[in-house]
Amino acid sequence: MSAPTTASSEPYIHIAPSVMCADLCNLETDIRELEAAGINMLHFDLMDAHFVPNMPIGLALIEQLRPKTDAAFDVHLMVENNDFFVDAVAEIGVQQIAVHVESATHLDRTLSLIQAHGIKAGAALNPATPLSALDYVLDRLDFVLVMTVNPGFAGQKVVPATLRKIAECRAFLHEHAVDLPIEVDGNVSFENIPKMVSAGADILVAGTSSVFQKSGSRLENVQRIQQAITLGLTKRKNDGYQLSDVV
Ligand code: S6P
Ligand code: MG
Repeated sequence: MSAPTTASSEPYIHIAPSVMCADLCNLETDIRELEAAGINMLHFDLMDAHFVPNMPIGLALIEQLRPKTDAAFDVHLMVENNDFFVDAVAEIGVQQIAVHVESATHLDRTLSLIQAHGIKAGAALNPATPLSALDYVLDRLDFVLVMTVNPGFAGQKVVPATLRKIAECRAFLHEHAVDLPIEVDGNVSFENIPKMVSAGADILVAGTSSVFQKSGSRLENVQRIQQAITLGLTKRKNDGYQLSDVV
């Protein structure tokens, strides 16, 4: 899942379309359009209707899609029985898994289980969960997932304080001398992307408010996202991870 080699020294920002927002009756066509637009990572939301009150896609869909694309599979678990789902998606073959700190009774053990499968391990934080929840697992993490909406549904509005939280997460990681990618998920819209990227986001989960917006084709929407990323990276380069840019 390494970033494609580019001539520039610009940070590479991943765009990870959220598959639950795709056209599920024509999924293969949708994936081909995304690939043609340069997408190389897909985000899968696995929900169990217990940790969050929804269940949009399941293991069979991930399994059937796996041989059809070389894209990296980024799995976001919103479930109570984390270890069951970790083993199940590991068997299918995925590249990274994020587990919610609010649902993982034995977070350190679950992160270790993910890494034992040779998969990148991330901790996901609900909007109201403080960054200090990461304090004692930092050495187990390959990335952090900052939820910018309450998990469970697409099409929500960003929780405003979470924009500040992205910048604070970047500062928190810096203070602890760890340089981890920050993934952001929830209303990652054309409007919010510059703020999120300037605040420190490296992986953008793209849903109904960007790549799957009905007003544009998949290609047009990816191009709009890339323009928004460029704006955010320019701000980041000029001003650093400025809180003033994002509140
Ligand atoms: C929400 C889920 C997300 C959504 C994404 C949808 O629980 O984790 O990955 O699929 O937020 O994007 P949007 O632009 O509709 O918020
Ligand atoms: Mg998600």
